[in-house]
Amino acid sequence: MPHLLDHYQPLPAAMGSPKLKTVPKAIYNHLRGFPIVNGEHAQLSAKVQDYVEQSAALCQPDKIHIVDGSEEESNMLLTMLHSQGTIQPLPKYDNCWLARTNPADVARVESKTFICTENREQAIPTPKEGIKGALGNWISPEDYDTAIQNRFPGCMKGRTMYVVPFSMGPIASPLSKVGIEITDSAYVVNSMRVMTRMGHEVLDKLADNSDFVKCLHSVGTPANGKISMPSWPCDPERTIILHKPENNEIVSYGSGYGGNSLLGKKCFALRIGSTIAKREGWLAEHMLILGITNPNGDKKYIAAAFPSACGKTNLAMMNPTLPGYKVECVGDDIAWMKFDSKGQLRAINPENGFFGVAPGTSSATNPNAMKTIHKNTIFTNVASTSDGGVFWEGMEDELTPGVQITDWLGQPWTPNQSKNPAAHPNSRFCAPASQCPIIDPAWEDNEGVPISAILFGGRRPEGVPLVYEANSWSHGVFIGSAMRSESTAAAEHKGKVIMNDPFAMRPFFGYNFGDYLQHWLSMEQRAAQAGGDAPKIFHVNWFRKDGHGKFLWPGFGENSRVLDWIIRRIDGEECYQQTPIGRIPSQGSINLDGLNQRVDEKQLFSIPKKFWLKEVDEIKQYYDNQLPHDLPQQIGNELQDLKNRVEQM
Ligand code: SAT
Ligand code: MN
Repeated sequence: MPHLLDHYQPLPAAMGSPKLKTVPKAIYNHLRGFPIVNGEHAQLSAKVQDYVEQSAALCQPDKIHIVDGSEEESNMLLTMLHSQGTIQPLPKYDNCWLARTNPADVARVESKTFICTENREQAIPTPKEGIKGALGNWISPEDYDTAIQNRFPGCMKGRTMYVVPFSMGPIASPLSKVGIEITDSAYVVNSMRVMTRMGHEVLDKLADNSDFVKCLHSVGTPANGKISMPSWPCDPERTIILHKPENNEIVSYGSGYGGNSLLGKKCFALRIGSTIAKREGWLAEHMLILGITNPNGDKKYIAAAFPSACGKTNLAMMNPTLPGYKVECVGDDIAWMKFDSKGQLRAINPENGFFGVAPGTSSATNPNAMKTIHKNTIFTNVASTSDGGVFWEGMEDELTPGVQITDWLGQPWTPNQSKNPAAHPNSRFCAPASQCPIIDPAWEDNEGVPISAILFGGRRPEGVPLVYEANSWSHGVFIGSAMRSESTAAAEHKGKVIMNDPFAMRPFFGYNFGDYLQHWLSMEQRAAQAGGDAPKIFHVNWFRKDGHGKFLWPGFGENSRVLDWIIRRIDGEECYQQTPIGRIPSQGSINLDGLNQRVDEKQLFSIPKKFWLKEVDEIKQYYDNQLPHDLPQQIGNELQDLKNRVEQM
């Protein structure tokens, strides 16, 4: 019987890489003539076999590897990636690796991401004539097939096709869903092992021949056959990310990066997830989940939606500065939420790891993240140090004196001298959630954690107060729909423009945003019917600046002061004052004790009439342009009510 490693080449002895342990012997078998070098076709249910066979027939790989999720397998793949130059070890830490991507493949590509439905209106709202839609891209079934036929036939020739069985959510949870990702990237396999529950237990779950989300991924090869960077093959010119909700199917070509290739994340958990949630009556959202315990030992869970790279990871792992408070992390990016039989909203984090933005993360801003990422972590596009560690903007105070820095492109880099950042602004760490020192004891509970409040927020340098509370559920849904934020490096948008990002879901809706709003509105009734209440909704903004461009609020651990006010509101304390935009803290009700910086509360909570008149106009224009036919009446009414209140200010 051949050894598993015999099928992987080249395999030179890797310096500094983990020692290979005993590798399980593979049984040599095949699927439709494609040799299986790990696992057996008999492990696969009839539906999985079918999917793998069809994918292999299309992509023509050299061999098939059914991923088992073991540590041995992971070590073997890491060793191979190292020998190919895709990753390098970071000996300063334990089993940590640095991947450098092709510089043309560094972020999600929203413009090349499509939802396929029979009719366009099912996927995206029809904008006003002459206006470009900004709530996703639609592709017809014919064009979907053509896009696949133009890219996939033979795209895995000379490569291994990995079959990755994975679960979004704890394997035994009734809220979880299963997927099979087929990929030709071992980097993706290792990242999926961190980000999802992956391997043979998931195949066991599928043994009853149940359905799964089909996720086909190839890094691709440029049409001219020339791979510019063999250590990171990709095809940026022809990159495309396709979703067909009707078939629970994702097809992604050309990129190996983050949300483009780790298909459990945005593609499954949000885009396909939101369509499943709509059908089944729950919510799939771009939200962190945290638990907060007050000095009385009273614990509540909060979910919060902020756009990519707006501090979800920092909030989810916060060290509260307010004495006696404790924050624990359930998740930092995605929440699947469903009302239980008593009408209590419950949430699971469908992920198993953090794919966090590295720059700005430090022992000062997020000590818990820093403690999470020193073992079993794959870094991508960060800078490296001569003592075998990592570096990025924000880590200056943690540099060991005398070390040399190599930037994300592999060039020498000198602090205060080099023009470009050392780490790519969208560089990431990919680390197991279980390693977070403040991971919540209930983070893997099959029933999910009870959610008491939902927060919306973004980067708003002007006009938007630190926190305000919605007057009602439908007002809260309106606030989510009107969310705006400065663009970040998480996608291809250039510059710091303020963009509408409703529910922080603009790039992640799997169906028409108008229907999504209707679905959200209907949740209040769903809670009531089961005898419960929908959670309170709040808007937060840590990013307001004064006239000189300085942040008005210190943020990070000090945000516990805002969370404290929020949980007092949940408990019914009358610590608010009504304003035209919602309820803000009554004077003195935000606990500022011991804050070692003077905060201009007046500016922080001011609601400038001129700004809000303009804001209301801009929201109206956004709806008129983007949702001329699909805006629910109730949301239109909320906007009109806000306008009336602001005009009377
Ligand atoms: O690259 S990802 O889509 O996984 C991260 C993000 O944009 O939130
Ligand atoms: Mn995200």
